[in-house]
Amino acid sequence: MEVERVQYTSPPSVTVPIIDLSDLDDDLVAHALGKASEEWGAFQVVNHGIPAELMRRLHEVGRQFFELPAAEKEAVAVLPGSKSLEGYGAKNPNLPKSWNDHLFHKIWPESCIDYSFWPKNPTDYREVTEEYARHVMKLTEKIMGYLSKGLGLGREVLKETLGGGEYMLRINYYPPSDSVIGAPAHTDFDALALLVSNGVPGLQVFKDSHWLDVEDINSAVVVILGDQIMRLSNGRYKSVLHRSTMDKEKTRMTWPVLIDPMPGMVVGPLPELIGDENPPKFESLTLEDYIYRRTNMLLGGG
Ligand SMILES: O=C(O)CCC(=O)C(=O)O
Repeated sequence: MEVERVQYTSPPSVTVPIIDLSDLDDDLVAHALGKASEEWGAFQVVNHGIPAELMRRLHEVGRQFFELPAAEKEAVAVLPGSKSLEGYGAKNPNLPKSWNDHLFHKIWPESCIDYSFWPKNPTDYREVTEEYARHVMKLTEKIMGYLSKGLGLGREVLKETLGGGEYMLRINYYPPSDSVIGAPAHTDFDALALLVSNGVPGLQVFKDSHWLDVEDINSAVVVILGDQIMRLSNGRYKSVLHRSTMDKEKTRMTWPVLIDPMPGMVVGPLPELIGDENPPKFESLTLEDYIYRRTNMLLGGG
């Protein structure tokens, strides 16, 4: 969802929490993730188990794809008139002030994958992306376990409520520019996003009336909580408003993996989190209904 906000400069000393997943104290990690999710709706994880070499290869195949001639990228273009968002897409005429060069396709579960939207060039794109999908899924499940625990629930609750989750990879390509922004301010419709970048900073989150830069840490994964986690937690976890800027001199690339409830799963405040003292703040809806209502301004608080 896109939201306009007054812009402020960032106080330089504040940044999203950084959480070390190699910490052996499980309760401490769950507490840190829960606190970051309540206060920020975003955090970064380090020592997360995704090999640095795999990230390097992911960056490489993504860069190679975006450097292909336009006609080759168009071979996996979003289908005109299709409801599906999968495929390669360039600038969006509805958002003339933001960049929108991207590739988007599902990566899990296998039954949802349509390989016709996966580039054939470079030739190792599929192998690298499949390996990344396996790792990112493992990490997501670990994070969802901590997020569940942070709400006082069993580790599997969030994962089960999402029906295991549908995973989509988006690759954003922002060439150097000082005249447009990258991604406009928005919260994610999804449950979660796990984002890595090519090392060029640009992501910002909105907190306490300020846009704050997210520090770019080599090999860290930025976790962005979306609308569905906010709704499941009955508002305890924040869905963070975020946007991205473009660099004047360098090309910036990002690889968010977005995790949605499986199609048809109804998502609303978890029964364990509501009661007389805590009435549900959100209606229970499938993602499809939620997106329809949100885009047609039919929801108040979400
Ligand atoms: O590229 C970024 O830093 C943010 C991307 C983003 O928010 C999105 O793709 O929805």
